[in-house]
Amino acid sequence: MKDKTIDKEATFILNKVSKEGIETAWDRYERQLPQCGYGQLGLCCTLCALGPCRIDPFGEGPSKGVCGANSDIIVARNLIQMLASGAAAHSDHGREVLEVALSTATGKAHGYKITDSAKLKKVAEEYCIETSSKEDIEILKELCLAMMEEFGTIKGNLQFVKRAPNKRQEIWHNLDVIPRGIDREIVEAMHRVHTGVDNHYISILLHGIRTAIADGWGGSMIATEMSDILFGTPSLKETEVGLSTLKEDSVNIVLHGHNPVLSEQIVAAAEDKTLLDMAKEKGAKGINIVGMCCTGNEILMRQGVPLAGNMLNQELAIITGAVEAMVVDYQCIFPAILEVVKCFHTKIITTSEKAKFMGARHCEFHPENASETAKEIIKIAIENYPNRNRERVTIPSLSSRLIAGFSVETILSALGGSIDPIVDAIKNGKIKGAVGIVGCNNPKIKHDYGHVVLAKKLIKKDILVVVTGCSAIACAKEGLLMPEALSLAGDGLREVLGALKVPPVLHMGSCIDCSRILVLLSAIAKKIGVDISDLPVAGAAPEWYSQKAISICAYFLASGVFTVLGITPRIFGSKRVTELLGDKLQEVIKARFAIESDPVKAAELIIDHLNKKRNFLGI
Ligand code: BF8
Repeated sequence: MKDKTIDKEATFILNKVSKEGIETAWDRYERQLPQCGYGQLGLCCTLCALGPCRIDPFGEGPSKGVCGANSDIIVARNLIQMLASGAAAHSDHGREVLEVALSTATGKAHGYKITDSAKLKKVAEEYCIETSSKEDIEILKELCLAMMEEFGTIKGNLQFVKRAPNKRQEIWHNLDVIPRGIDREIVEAMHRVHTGVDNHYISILLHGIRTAIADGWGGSMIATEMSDILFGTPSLKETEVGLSTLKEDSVNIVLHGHNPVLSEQIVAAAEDKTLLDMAKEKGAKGINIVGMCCTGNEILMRQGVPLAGNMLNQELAIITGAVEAMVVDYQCIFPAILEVVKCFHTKIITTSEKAKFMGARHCEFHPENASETAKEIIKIAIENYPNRNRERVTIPSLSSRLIAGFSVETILSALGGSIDPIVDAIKNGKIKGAVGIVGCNNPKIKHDYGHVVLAKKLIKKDILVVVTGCSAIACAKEGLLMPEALSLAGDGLREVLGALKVPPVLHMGSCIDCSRILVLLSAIAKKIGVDISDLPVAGAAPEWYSQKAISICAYFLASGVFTVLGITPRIFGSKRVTELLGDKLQEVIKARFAIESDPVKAAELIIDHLNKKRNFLGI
């Protein structure tokens, strides 16, 4: 099992898997090998019924599809289609949070309230909404409507773009990539990839940049900010991580997916006395809610709910035999979990109208009756508790502790209310720079290895690491989110963060919360008076897999952040596209990407980049 994962609890469960012959993502990946070479190069076009067409990378077979599209067009279209799907996923999530907020403001939804009134007013003022003479609920309504307008075509530009440093905005303006509307850019991306529309790879890729900015500085940022207003801006929370957060004597409910709108209600409903009594009647000691993937990160950051694991842990959680219900909303939920549950008593409960699974029980979420739905779901789990086969329960016991909740606001308050101490530490070299490690798991890389090794190498060299998504969960399992991990850090980083009593790796949230990283970078750049691309900072996605990760990578690059990918994107079928995304991109947006699957070498690339930027700034 050692070549599959470095997660000790996952290894423990994988031993059970191999004895019982249960299939997991690693088995399915092996059965796919060798994966299609055309596909890996981005040279297979399945967009229309003239095809599927493929281009021969060796120049012996066809060089064009039936419509005449060459490798540049095909590669660029395939890439932007992935990106658009990722941007759509993040932004549609943001829209749903807005819909819940608007239903709250108009009195249609009753289970929600404004939790962070100060943030509501601050964000409303950015949107030029007058706040001094109005009730919070009225401000919320106006803010929701203003944000909803940004999804369409009426307004013509996105508000949060103005949060970027002026120099960055100028670059976007000169390239004409400032998004006009979130949905508009995503729809236009899909229009451009239709056969016979955008047949110039540069034009396609530039629109990809615009679509990605619409995600990072639009849909994702709106999702983050409105979630903070409704559910609270994250503050420090300490809890446990790992499959051992599942409890032998309790009704275990795993909340998996991305959106906090229902999971927050389930966390609250788990305290309901009637439900707790019902659980006891069924022989359980209590109701144990744990998180998985980014829904897990959302309820961890705000409520301190323990985390069961990241993306490649989802099947393994069910295989413990101790999960009464896995409640899913959307994104990164393997259809395979419906197969795994056939061997166990676990109920899969789907909740989103747009994410249904054959064989799952569907309890649809609507803001008007979210609290009732949450209770109904918990009841299903409680009723399922007596069906647990105790002889097949295998819960590991190697959990780690973690501290999460590092929103930008929490980081600033830990620094005494100002960004100055971080800027000073960067200038005097005690902190050499900062790196955001983000993204997924992927069985092509040993589970969690890419994240953990990279983070350890960087903190050792006095580089502050911030994490989101499944990367954060990987680092948490390794104990890197605890102040004790400062023993692995270099002297300078240990001195600065030790005084603040914070860990060397800061958990900033779910994947939409990569927008928090943009806000933090912007604040540092503005303080120093430079562009983000001038800072000693970088991004990395060592184990990425999803379309959302492509969008994140693109908006990191568009924001001026050098980014290292651990998995090769499907672009190498076109020399021109590869060159454009390398050196030429550097010329126009002052950032480039690199591909390195070995996290030790990735750390070297990043350290080299940070040193160059330090030299440039003369620090
Ligand atoms: O949004 S890191 S595997 S769970 S896509 Fe998915 Fe990747 Fe995990 Fe979160 Ni992000």
